Amino acid sequence: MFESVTKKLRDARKIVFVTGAGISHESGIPTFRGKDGLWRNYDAMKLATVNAFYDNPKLVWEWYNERRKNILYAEPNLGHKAISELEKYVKVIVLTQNIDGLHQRAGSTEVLELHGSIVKIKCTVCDFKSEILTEFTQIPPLCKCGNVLRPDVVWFGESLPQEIWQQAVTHASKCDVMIVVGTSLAVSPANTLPIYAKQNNATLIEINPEETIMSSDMNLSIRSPSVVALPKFVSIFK
Ligand code: BJW
Ligand code: ZN
Repeated sequence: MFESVTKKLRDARKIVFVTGAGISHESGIPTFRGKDGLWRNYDAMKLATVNAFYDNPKLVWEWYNERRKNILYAEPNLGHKAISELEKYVKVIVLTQNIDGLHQRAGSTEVLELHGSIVKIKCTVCDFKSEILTEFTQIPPLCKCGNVLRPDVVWFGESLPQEIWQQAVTHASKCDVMIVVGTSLAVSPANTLPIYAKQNNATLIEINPEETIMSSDMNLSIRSPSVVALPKFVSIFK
């Protein structure tokens, strides 16, 4: 099994990674649903929906501000770096649910952020959008138009940025190998990307210490942390 997957990797013209919170675990960023996951201590419906934001923008902003501080100090780990190094050998596209920007900071050049970015903000009323790398002095921050600004992330019940989603589906539908790393695949529509890949007969590989709802569809499941598993993928190409 492992040998045939190794050959598929060496022969691949395009490898698509679908990544989630688990890949950033060793960078000190908590996951959502694991045993130390954010949703164990925080109610997703009070923090990650539009209604929650309008009910209490200050609470939601305080939560995002804490996460911003943690993420801005975090460093890409060996898993992020291995994915970026693979670009030396094969075309690599990263479809990430993470908002932490660590793939880009590790050097990956083709990253589609499906759920937005923690450093981006947008106005709730006008078209203003920006990137803020410093801390906010006022919570909630206000736009020049006087209305409240929000994090430019995708909350439950909101659509993903349509152009990015369409590009992600196209990449997933046209790849030879898809490697799904550190995601529970609990959240739609991102969790449908492996299905698009499978419809194209792509080889599916999962890197996750735990089983997921799609484990039985995988050609190979690697049950180890991504910081351990991903550097080994690079050595296959050397
Ligand atoms: C390791 C590791 C290591 C650990 N190495 N691995 C009912 C009402 C309303 C909506 C819905 C509904 N039913 C279904 C929906 C749709 C909803 C959805 O899927 N909900 C489910 C939870 C049921 N989806 C949406 O609403 C999406 N939009 C949408 O569908 O639009 C159409 C629509 C409109 C209106 C109504 C209905 C549909 C939008 C989803 C937005 C998700 N947003 C969040 C927050 C983003 C901003 C932020 O970060 O603050 O995105 S929630 C959170 O989950 C975040 C993540 O990107 C996302 C996925 O989580 P991920 O990455 O998989 O993390 P975990 O924690 O789940 O898993 C980590 C994994 O890592 C685990 O498996 C570990 O084992 C593993 N791991 N250590 C490798 N070292
Ligand atoms: Zn505005």
